[in-house]
Amino acid sequence: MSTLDTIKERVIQGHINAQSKYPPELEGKPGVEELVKQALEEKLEVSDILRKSLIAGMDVVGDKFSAGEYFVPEMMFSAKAMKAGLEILKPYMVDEDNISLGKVILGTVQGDMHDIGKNLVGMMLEGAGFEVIDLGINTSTDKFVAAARQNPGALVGMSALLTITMEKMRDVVHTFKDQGLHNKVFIGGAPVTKKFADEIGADGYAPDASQAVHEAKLLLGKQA
Ligand code: B1M
Repeated sequence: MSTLDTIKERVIQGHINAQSKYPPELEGKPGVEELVKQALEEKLEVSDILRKSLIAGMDVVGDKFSAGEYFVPEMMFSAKAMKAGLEILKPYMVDEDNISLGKVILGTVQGDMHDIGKNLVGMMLEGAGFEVIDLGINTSTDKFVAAARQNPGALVGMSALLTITMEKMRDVVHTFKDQGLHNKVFIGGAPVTKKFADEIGADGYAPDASQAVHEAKLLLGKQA
């Protein structure tokens, strides 16, 4: 099996590194951490490691959860394995040519604990030269409002992975309007669409992390 396929498999299995005791049959064997390092040594493209291994693996985990084959604990291990891989890739996502393109406030909306996609968006934004203010997960409307007030020119990015928490984005956009905040807002996350962004009056939408960088540049007027 190729290194990329093995990484994908280890994400699905939730095997973080050689020290991890989960799953028991893989204890002592290379996990996502070691394999991502190996992929880099093999000079494989960072974008391939990201898309063909880490994200592709998580997609399978989601399918298994939908099919009732996986439950929350299995998803947790896979999430930890993916995060370990992302941490190793982080330094390789930096574009040395860019310096300070502006501030982006990022958060996963209230009621939502998913942060892998948001963190990836944050890493790519930082890599492209934005300063990222990360509000974390389960971010209330009040917290978004306070951060926007403190950073008047900053762009605000919201992430949601659950159909029910998407609605919190509408609440934030409307509260910004009601309170006269002029920060531009863009949104993303698996269930979020451009149509939904238009419907709630968000300024922008991005389907993935690289498009998020493009959208941020556009919204902050940094596009060449
Ligand atoms: Co949950 N979960 N989860 N989960 N989880 C999903 C999202 C689900 C689709 C699984 C499924 O049913 N197939 C489903 C949601 C169904 C729905 O509402 N549509 C689901 C569910 C139901 C749940 C729970 C309710 C399960 C339960 O408890 N019964 C529960 C909810 C907890 C809560 O939030 N309140 C839950 C919990 C969890 C874990 C904690 C175990 C774990 C999260 C760990 C963590 O994030 N720290 C988890 C995971 C790992 C997943 C799946 C398997 C993977 C998500 C992920 O990280 N993907 C997911 C299934 C799936 O998506 N295939 C699933 C990889 C990541 C890189 O992609 O986050 O989509 P993603 O981000 C992308 C784009 O969406 C975009 O760019 C990113 C990179 O390309 N993007 C943005 C994201 N944010 C953006 C912001 C932007 C722009 C682009 O601008 C600001």
